[in-house]
Amino acid sequence: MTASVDARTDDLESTVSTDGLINRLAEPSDDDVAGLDAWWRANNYLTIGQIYLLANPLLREPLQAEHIKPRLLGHWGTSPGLSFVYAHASRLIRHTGQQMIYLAGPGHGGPALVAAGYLEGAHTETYPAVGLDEPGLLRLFRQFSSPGGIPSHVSVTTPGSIHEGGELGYVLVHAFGAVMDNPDLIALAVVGDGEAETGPLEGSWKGISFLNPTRDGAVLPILHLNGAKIAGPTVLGRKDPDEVRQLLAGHGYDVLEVEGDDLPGMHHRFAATLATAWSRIRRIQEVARSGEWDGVRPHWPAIVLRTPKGWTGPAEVDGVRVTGTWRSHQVPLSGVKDNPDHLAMLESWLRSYRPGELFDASGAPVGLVRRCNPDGDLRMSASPHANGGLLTQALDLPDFRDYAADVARPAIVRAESTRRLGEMLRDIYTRNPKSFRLFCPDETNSNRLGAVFEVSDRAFAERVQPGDIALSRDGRVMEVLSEHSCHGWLEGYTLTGRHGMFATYEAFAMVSASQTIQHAKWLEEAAHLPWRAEVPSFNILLTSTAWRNDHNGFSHQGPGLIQNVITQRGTTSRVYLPPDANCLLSVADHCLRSRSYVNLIVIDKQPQLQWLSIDEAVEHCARGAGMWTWAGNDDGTRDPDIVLACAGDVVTMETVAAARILAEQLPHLCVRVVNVVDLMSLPRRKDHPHGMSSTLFSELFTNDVDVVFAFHGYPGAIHQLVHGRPKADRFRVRGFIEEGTTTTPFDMVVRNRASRYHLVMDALNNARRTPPGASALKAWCEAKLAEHASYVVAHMEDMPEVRDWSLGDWATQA
Ligand SMILES: Cc1ncc(C[n+]2csc(CCOP(=O)(O)OP(=O)(O)O)c2C)c(N)n1
Repeated sequence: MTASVDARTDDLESTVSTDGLINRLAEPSDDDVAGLDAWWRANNYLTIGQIYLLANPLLREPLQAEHIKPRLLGHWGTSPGLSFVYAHASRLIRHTGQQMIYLAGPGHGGPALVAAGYLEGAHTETYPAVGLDEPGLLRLFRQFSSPGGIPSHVSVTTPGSIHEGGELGYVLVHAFGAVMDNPDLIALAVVGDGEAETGPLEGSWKGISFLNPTRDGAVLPILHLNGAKIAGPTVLGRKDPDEVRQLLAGHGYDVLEVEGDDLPGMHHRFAATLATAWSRIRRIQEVARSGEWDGVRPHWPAIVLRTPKGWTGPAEVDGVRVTGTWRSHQVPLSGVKDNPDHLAMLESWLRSYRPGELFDASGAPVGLVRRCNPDGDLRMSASPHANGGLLTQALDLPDFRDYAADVARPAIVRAESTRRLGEMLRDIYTRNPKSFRLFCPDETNSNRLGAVFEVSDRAFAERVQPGDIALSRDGRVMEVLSEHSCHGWLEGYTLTGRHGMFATYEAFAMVSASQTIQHAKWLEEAAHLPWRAEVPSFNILLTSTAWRNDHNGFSHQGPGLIQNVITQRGTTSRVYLPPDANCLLSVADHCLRSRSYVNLIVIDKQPQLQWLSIDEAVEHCARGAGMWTWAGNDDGTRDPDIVLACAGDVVTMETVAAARILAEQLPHLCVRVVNVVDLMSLPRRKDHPHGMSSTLFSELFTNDVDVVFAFHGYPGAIHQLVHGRPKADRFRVRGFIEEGTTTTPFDMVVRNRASRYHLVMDALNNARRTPPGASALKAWCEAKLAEHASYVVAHMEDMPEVRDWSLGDWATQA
């Protein structure tokens, strides 16, 4: 007998076996409401205090201009809605013991969440100087949005947060990532109605189509329609409520609605709605976990909450309506220091919360307020789920050497490097059934990582039909055609302590590039906070790269993400360009063991020449860069005439081929080949912790010999990275220069002037000596390029000498 988990029933008590609990939750007593109201008033008071006050925190004396901060910063409008929801969620937690984290989509309501953590005591536990007394209160106010203090958003410094809410749009994807493989957690996600206009948020409602109630937790979205954004109305705020209902229902949600500003009515109605939502979530999970679930995707509850923006704030200022409009978004009363009327309004606004009832003589929150807090780790500001490193367990990793390509000599065998990685990921899935996931926008197979499907399907909660392949509700490979969702899910997954990888086409990593930057910023700031435990790194695999997207053309040719990541702080950013499968395995193993980094790994998926045995690869990757003496004709004992350097698989092949041409045709020219795997070994150590020592840099690149550097990405990146190294202007960089189309692989490097023939000519033009025969060799290169140009047009493929190029016996002889 199977059962539907459709929990849309009015009979709350029958939904979960909770002994009258749901009814008690749904019908708060007067005492309950008094507590809710007191906690909420205290939170609102602290929010306004943070925005406005630098003295007289408890209004023990009449408010004076000198008590007001010189710069009024922060966002009031969203804050009372956020704290209203928080108060009720805490009550639910107290009654049910539910593990819950709170994600504020409109994270600009930071003061409300900071105030919540303060009232719960977690802020003081984290920052003992901000005590639960009057001096502590003053510190709380003064630190907000001030130099040396804390930011105004729900940022890294905010206990209980995994979501800053600065760049709007990601609250639901973070929430869904947090609950994957986290069965006991509910992520309560407040969605701003302005935020709901963003592309990422619009796409992220689909999270429930990938959630499995047997093994995942639940997301409770609360779409907060306060009607306005910074400077105007919101689309959903002005829509016919029925259309909003249909929008969410169309995604499969069970829509619950609460509207109003009447008190205590709103407390009663919201408590009942939250109780309903929670009971339905529990009902879904109980049926699913009882083993009797029919497998049909549940209708997960979502709440639409309509309250006025700036609720409880000044209704009108200078005759203009403020509450309920965009005018309440930031600081509703401005110029308070110089405007006695506004100062008086601020004072009466603050006093409207009756602070004397909320804080005792010492300045601590009174019992009526404190009793609303859940205990210990159940407080949302103290949840270990929001400091995920505390829960992180090291991945059980197989020995990456077991997946190695057999490379007896360089550049003889060809292999699809990412396929090896796919085999390793398959076994990581098996060994870590609850703490590792691969996130990929519909390209796992295309990226040659399909071995994972031997042990896991794709996660899919919608209808599965005969003929579907590797698709089921029990699958744990996350494929959704949204880079935003993949990226955000993995952020939520890692910030709550689990491991993963985001694999995507290189060009479309730019879709989510802003998320990469925002996540790096989060990790950069977290590195300064000793209380934030390190979390698993954010691993990005860029494959289907610019150079080999010859079949898709120019739109698919864009190596831009490297540029973004190298610009982030060295505490966080790592960029690896493994030239072959064995280097990829070594790099991936390193990245999956690492913590709190953004690791960018770039390698193509097409069959490619393999250079190093696994032992050589391990040594090469550990050094980050090294001389490939077998590829050049220099033994490292004296300075060469020219250095040919490379970073990236395709350009490595062009570099080694160029060195080969030079060795054959101008054997007296001394050529050194240097390959760089760890791009961040190039900067000075003072600019990045991976920066190689000056001694090693000189050993590899000399102090004054010209370097022809063939780079996978945009040439400017290398110039940026070698800045400050000896005679940095001797680096001549070839890379992707925005020349691309649907063409052959070799034509791509030719169009971007990074082909072996271009590199040979560059070498001759910049070598310390111009040996006899150089002019003839340059002419030969030009002729080869001309031959190529007509050959590809006539034959629609590369010249066999290029297409099938390998080192043959040369490497062993050399
Ligand atoms: C992606 C992005 N674009 C623009 C902004 C600037 N911004 C900050 S708050 C805000 C309005 C947000 O409105 P809403 O989500 O409804 O939040 P609330 O009304 O609750 O403040 C905007 C546009 C931003 N933070 N992120």
